[in-house]
Amino acid sequence: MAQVMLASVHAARAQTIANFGFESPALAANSFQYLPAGATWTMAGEAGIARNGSAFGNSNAPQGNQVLILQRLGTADQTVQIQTAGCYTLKFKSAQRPGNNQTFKVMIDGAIIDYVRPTGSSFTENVLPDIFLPAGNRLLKFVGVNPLTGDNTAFVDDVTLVKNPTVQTVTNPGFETPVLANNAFQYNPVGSGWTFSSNSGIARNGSGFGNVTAVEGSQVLLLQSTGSAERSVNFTTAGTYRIALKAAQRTTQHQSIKISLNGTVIDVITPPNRFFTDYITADVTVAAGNRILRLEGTNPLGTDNTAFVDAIAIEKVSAPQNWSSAATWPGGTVPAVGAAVVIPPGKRCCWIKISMWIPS
Ligand SMILES: [Ca+2]
Ligand SMILES: [Ca+2]
Repeated sequence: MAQVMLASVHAARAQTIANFGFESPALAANSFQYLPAGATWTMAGEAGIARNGSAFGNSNAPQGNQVLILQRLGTADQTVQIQTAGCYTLKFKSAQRPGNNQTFKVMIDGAIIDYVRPTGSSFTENVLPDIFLPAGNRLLKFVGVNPLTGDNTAFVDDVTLVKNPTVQTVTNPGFETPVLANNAFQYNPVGSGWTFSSNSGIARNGSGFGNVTAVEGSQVLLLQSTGSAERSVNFTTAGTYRIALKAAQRTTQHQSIKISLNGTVIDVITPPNRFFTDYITADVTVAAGNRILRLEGTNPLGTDNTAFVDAIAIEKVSAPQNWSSAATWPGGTVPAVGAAVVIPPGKRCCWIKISMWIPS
């Protein structure tokens, strides 16, 4: 029995999972350790971390040099803070210990999201069913099930939790066009689709502005002094939106960035340092049609200050609709068991509760 929810589609953004690749603590070469301290994950039973070449015979880690061990009924969990409610996809890579046949389950807040039986001793990617997660702290847990009894172990690595993709497209959202020469920057470049002012443009990694490496691609927007960049964005449907972006200061400078849509200021942000910080603006109501998205330096301290922006995404914010509610459906009828259902463009199905039989 399962319940599902229809939720609007949101911009893809990875949720931070601490020690997602089980690289901490770093173990000695060719070793493994049960219940290691300092792993962030809380482990119990026959769980631990194995380094490449350990006596478990684990295949080389797909990420880094170490992987999670789930032997027999071993478990590993950690609390993940979900910043924004929405539809999430959990992915990781898993493998069997050579010759073993382990099954483990993946749980969030005690609910089983899926049972996983790795197909062999080489790591393959597992993509779990989309699930709706409310904002707040959620307990992510891997649990060895060992349904065949005996001594069986599986390995897990590279755990990611990603919020699902946007419907609203911003062209050239990461300032990768035009492609500049290595280590270059350019004021007011042509061909980006953005309209710049004289004190704004694009900086490539290694430019004289000292920008840290771009988080998306190899280039970022530079906003010096009161420089600005704007472009038209076509909103295909009216609704409530918010803008996600990454921003950083030039070295130790102090620039603020005003973000506006069609002349309405949505937010003003001041990155804390030279490293890129994630921002999500306040919600804004937008009518359908072309709107001008504008980013503008406000240079509150005067003199010469620059900030950088990368990876702009626009998310539609809307409350999920419950599958079991008649109001969700055109015609007001909830589909019967076994009915064929068409999910329209811009909507996606997201599980809120899953229970299933263990695979035999
Ligand atoms: Ca790893
Ligand atoms: Ca970029």
